Amino acid sequence: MATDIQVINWQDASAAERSAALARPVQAVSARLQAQVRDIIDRVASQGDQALLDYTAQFDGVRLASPVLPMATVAALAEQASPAVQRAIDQAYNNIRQFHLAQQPQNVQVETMPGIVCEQRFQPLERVGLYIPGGSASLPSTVLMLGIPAQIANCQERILISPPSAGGQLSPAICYAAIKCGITQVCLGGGAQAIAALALGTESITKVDKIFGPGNSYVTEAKQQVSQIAGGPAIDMPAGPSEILVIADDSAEPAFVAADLLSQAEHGPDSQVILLSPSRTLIEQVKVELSEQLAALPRQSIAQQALSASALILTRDLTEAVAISQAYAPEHLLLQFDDTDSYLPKLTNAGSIFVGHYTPESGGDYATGTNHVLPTYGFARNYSSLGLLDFYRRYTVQTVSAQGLQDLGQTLIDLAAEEQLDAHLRAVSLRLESPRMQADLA
Ligand code: HSO
Ligand code: ZN
Repeated sequence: MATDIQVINWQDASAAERSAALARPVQAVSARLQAQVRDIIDRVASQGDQALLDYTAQFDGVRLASPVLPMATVAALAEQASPAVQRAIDQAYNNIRQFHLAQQPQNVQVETMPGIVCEQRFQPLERVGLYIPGGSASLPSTVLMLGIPAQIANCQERILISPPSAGGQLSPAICYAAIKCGITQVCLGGGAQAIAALALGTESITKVDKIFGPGNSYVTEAKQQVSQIAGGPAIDMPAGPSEILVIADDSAEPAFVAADLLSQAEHGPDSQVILLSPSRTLIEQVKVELSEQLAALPRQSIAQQALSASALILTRDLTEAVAISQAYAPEHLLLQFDDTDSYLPKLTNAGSIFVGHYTPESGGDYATGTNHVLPTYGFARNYSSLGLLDFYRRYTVQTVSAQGLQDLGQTLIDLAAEEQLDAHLRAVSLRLESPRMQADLA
């Protein structure tokens, strides 16, 4: 099966061709989509459950009596998951839990000067909303990626929302994962209306402090809009279509490389996949493999569309490949060459890095232990991959003794005077001059 993927020789390419090859598919957020999302949020704000139920009937084709799936139903559905799925979720759960458990934040306490103590403390977010997309692929793995850190952080309320199946329920696998993560409330709903319900609360859905999870352009836009409401929720990270970049040389197995590229391509027509290689032979072989493997994929047409906005790039050497990867900042970065140790320290702009010939991206998507919620669209340059810390807030505490204020006072007074903020200055000088403080110092 033919692929439209372009092959580019980096050395021969003009600056314009280079930037075109690495340009992300444009994420056009139309004014129309923004307005539609705004309407949906407004209606959920004014009509609560009823609005959510109406939208679910309209967009998901299911007329529900309530947007909440009772936990007893969730538990019963979970039991219907096959033994193989249960075992797989159990093992994935154990690995993800182990890796995230090791990320526990530590409070810090520092005496910056005698009598001046500063602390940084971490507090779990009380209520978190976990959005699990439905649509063309239902993703129980995403329940684990969001539910496990929320469980470890001990967020009091962990609310999951996902679009219902035709029968008005959720898949046994999603329910099994939800039970393992101790999800406290399972709700049915998708798209902007689900995000609005989490952000604003309804009669039956608790308003949350932070919303996590991937989704389509409506979900992404809704997350942006609700995060700007005064008193609205925080959101995990800006989202964009998925992507993978593989750096490989002659030591790589062309079939492995092609399979990894396709595993990301099958996520969506706007996914982007890139191979950087100094080996012309490998590039030719991967191209052949892509065509062969594509022919056998059920999600062939999605993958094919993704490949048409993707590229196989011939570089001068691995060093040049590393520089291109750093500039592109991929969500997933795979290294399929032998001497990875020498190059790894230079590869820092990526959501998650997969090292060596035997580390498929699917490993991190499901079960090595790392999180698969990662910055896309170049955000790996300035945003972090999801981890335990995202389920906490941090805040600070300071305690100043009489002696501490005596010693630091002049500095505070001088800075307040420089900024011409007299009330600030007085809050210090009044204390310094007070009989009470003088008595305490004596
Ligand atoms: N590759 C996706 C995560 C995922 N893959 C879930 C399979 N299931 C994140 O970019
Ligand atoms: Zn994936």
